[in-house]
Amino acid sequence: MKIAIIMGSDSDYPVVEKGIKILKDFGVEVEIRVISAHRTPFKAMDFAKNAEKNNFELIISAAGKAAHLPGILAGVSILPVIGLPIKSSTLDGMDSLLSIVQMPKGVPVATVAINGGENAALLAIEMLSIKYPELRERLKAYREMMSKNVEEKDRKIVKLSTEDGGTK
Ligand code: RP5
Repeated sequence: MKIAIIMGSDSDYPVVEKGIKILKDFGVEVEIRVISAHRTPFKAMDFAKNAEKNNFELIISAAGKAAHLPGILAGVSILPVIGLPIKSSTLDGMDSLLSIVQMPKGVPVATVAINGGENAALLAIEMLSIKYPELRERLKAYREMMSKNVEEKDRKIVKLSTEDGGTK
């Protein structure tokens, strides 16, 4: 199982990196590229045109500002595209979010939260799990681990608040 992560700039990497770790933990092969919709538009279209032939199963695309990259890739490729809006501007990422989420009908981009690198990876894994059942089992274990973490935090805060008389 192989996916592509295409970023508009290397400055998007700190957000993307969080997702890469999750994808690798789940055993998903990831090819990471910097390709810009504005600065290298023909390369972006070329990548999208050949993505299916090159055995990618879906594309995560991170971009900021006037974030056209996920839309361009989705327009050219038939593969599902997950758009990851980056908070990289003076507009707090609202520009990136709206540029990515407001696709015209016929060409969807599955958009996650601003700077939602982890959720972009998890959504990709959920999509892949339709084809690869072993990923579904790992996703269940991941959810279980998250629940346990929250329960542990709850236990700690209850203990703390009752010990110091704070919220008793
Ligand atoms: C977008 O412009 C990139 O995705 C990045 O989020 C933003 C800023 O790019 P740099 O000026 O840091 O290269 O194309």
